[in-house]
Amino acid sequence: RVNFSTASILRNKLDPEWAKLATKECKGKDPEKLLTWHTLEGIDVKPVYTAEDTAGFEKEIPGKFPFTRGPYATMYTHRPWTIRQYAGFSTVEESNAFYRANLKAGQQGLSVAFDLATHRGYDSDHERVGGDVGMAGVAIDSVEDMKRLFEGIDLSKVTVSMTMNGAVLPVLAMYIVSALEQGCKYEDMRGTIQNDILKEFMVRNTFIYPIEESMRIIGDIFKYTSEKMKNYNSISISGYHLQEAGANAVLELAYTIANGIEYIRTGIKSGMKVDEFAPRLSFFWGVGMNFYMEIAKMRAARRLWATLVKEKFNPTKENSMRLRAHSQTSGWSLTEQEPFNNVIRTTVEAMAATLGGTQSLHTNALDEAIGLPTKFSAKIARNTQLILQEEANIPKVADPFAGSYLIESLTNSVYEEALSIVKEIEEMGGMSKAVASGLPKIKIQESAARRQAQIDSGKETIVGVNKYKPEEETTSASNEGNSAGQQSIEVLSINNSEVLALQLSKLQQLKANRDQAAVDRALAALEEAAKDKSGSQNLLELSVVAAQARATVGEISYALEKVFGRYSPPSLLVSGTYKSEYASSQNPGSAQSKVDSVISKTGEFQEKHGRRPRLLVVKMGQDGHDRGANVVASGFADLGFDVDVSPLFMTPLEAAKLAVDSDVHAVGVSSLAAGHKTLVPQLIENLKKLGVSNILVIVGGVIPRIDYDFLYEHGVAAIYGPGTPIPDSALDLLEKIDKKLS
Ligand code: 2CP
Repeated sequence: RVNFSTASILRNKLDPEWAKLATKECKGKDPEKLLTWHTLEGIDVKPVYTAEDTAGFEKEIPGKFPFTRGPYATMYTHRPWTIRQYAGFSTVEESNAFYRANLKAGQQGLSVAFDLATHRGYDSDHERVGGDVGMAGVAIDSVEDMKRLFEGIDLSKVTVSMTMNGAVLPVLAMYIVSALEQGCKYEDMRGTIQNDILKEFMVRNTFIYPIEESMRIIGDIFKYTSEKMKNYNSISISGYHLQEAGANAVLELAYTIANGIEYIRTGIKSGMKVDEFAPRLSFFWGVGMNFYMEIAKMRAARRLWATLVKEKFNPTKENSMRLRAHSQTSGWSLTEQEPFNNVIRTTVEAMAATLGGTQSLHTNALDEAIGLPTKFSAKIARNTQLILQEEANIPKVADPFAGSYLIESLTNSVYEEALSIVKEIEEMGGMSKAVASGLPKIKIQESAARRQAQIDSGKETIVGVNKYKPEEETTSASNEGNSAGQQSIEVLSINNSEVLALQLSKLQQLKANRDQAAVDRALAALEEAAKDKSGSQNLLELSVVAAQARATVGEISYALEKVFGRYSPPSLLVSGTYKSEYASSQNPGSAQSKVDSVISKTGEFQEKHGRRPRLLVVKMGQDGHDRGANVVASGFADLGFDVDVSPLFMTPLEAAKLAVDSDVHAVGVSSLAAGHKTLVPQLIENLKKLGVSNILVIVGGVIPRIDYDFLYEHGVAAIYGPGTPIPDSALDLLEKIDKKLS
């Protein structure tokens, strides 16, 4: 197929005839130095590509090994990608109405977002989850909730994807029972369960049990679905979250493929042959603004997966090597400022995803950096896909970028770079071991800190944020949309206490009406099976029995937790990357950088107050999205602050006690899952109860403008929204602490 060594040599050369012309245009300067684009992936992209760059490439067709050009021969000409919008919020009744309306309006598949309480295996009445119930997804406690979620939706016709990892057993079991009770047969259940626990340990943090036990659960799911639900995708191996956490395209690709290899080993370990389950493994990519790179990544991914699966596992079925993927446009690329720009960003990203050959796509709504999507913004996001499918003619040709000098060459470079990272992970003994060592997490954090420094220093442009800032900002208005000016946009807000009250009463009713003895028997059987290290009993099969008996998400999860324990991750933080990348992103000879000036101010602070400014960065509730918290923590540390990072999943009381014990000047709350209005006031209340009045509370993350006054009224000292450069927030906080101490 590809002669890699020739391609590598050619990659760094410019066509001599072109170089001559370019040198003239560049007025004598070296065009290679002037124009070569050094990407975050460490790949040098030349200013022009010619036939020389693709010399040595063999011709390929879509639908055939190594599938670079697509998993199907006809691709979208036969069947366009599935328009599958990820959604779920508040109660099952509200989410069900939203799904039905969307399906009627052109959406083709469902993708369910569960609330964080459900993700972490807690019922809504658990003491740790009050602020999370119904906020960043729909609240599910039992099979009765699940049945209501899909009421009026024929599960033998509509494919349903469920983003669930930690509490995968009860949630998948409840879906199966709901489908069966609807009259759907096992073989007609079509859809996908995310079930990718390795990336949870790397970045997303909605694990429950330790790695080994979590992998056993995955093996049981592969086994159960491959025997009974033959058309069901048993996993969605997800790079998306790695990209959202800061991984560049090559890291995202490499770690995802390395995870996939580990999952194949898991399936084989649980007694199956590769061909029995590999055809139903699926993938999930994040697609950001790096247009060419994203297309190349998706093509390289298919080639890399096919090549490695063939080499390592020797399957007999072609489908075992075929990579099919869902994609989602990047949430991280969306900005709070000028949110209408997000429509354009999402369109560009959706084009990259579809030109790269995705099988299914979610396009983000324009307001996702501000809050939950509204009906209005969800409609625009859906229509973006319909327009690409039905107006722009994208589906008319399979793999239209094939043969492009640039894209073929870039596909090759991405492949090579990712392959060397996969080899590194394999040399460590595979991804479970690598994850346990913390290496992937650190590498992703480094990549995130580097990118943040490039944005803060202005090397990477974000229109409307660090360049072309508008004079008048667009702001979010109330959920009724009674905007103060033309520029305002609506945001959707969820009444957490109403959802919570409803879930509590449903739970009470459920428990009053079920056969408690049957529930107890089912839970005891699960616990016993978990204890049996030989794994002879399938945990999903037993979870289905428990769900049928109306055991709850929390009860099923706890039956296993009693045996497996609940995993608590170590806190890891990179150091020095932000500062050094910021320095190297600056133009040589530029005046003292903002970073240097903050560092000298923290030095002055230390002289004046006898110690450095001390900040505790906390994550409260079940919100495990910690990219922002980690980037801010390592950035502030590089600027001269003493920084403590709390464990994940703190209650407000635990966070307050930690702040007091650590003797900090300020607590920085990072909130990305809409829990801020409940959790932040509780934190301030608890600090007061502990008799502390001099610790400042600051907030960052996804906070709608409309909530700012609410938070200030409850005692918040500052709110730093997305797009605030780290040196700016650091300086502001430093001044506030100084004022407080003085
Ligand atoms: C498709 N088919 C074709 C062709 N194209 N047949 C012949 N010729 C063609 N050109 C067939 C397929 O073989 C399949 O049938 C059926 O049509 C559907 O196609 P598909 O490609 O399987 O599409 P799909 O059903 O939409 O499935 C796509 C994926 C699946 C990627 C395989 O895993 C999926 O939908 N994933 C979505 C994951 C998701 O939504 N994640 C959201 C995460 P057969 O089935 O009979 O073969 S949101 C996460 C957030 C961000 C979070 O975590 O917080």
